[in-house]
Amino acid sequence: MDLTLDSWLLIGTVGMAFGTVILALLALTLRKADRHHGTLAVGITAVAATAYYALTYGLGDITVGDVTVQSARYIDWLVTTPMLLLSLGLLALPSGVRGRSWTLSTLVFLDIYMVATGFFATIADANTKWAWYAFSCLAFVFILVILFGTLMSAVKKAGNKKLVKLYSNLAVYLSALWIAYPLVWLYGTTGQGYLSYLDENTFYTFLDLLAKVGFGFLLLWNIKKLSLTTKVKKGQSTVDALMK
Ligand code: RET
Repeated sequence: MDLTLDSWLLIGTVGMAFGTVILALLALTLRKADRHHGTLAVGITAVAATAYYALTYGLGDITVGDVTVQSARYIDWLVTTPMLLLSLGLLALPSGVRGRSWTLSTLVFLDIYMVATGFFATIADANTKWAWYAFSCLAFVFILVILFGTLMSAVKKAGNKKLVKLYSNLAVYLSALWIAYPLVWLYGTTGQGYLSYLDENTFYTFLDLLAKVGFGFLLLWNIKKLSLTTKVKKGQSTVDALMK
């Protein structure tokens, strides 16, 4: 069955809205000290549902040359991707966050830089497009270095086996999906043009649902499970309780 562009964008809107409700219900069952995980997860899908609603009606679409640029996508990414990295990062640096806050600040900065330069790559002409694309990819590489270098060693040093496993699984899940974005961009109408505008939107909708609803669900579900199987003191977060 071939779906139209509007149908895919509607699937994105409904999927994100439905995901928001499910994640909110799950978040309400978390212990109070774990609720920050819920706030981030629910906030991320709520922003995306709104962005997909705008995309469905072509709000924010701009035409540059013969390419349609969906600026609502980039606004969504600008807001939600730092939130996604924060939710992952907070698993590795719980109460020690203050001492290591430069790591999270750098992650947020690199991510904003990646999306902003990615947007410029999208609207730039052939002369500078690839320079912007390279800046964006470079920021992405540094993000991966922090996720698998700095934060991975932080959690290995401070966390117990269960926490290390949760962090590594989610870091791999997140990165595997995120790597697909620059590829869709490269092969899509924004880059080489091998994919049609419809294909590009289909891929982004799938990826966004997995990267936001899927990620949020895995995170909250596992925090919930760990909170039930770990000795957690009153007022303490589950992640803190999993620290050595
Ligand atoms: C762009 C193009 C320029 C090069 C790079 C990109 C990376 C984008 C990424 C986006 C992630 C989005 C997510 C959305 C969730 O719903 C801007 C496509 C590196 C990694 C996770």
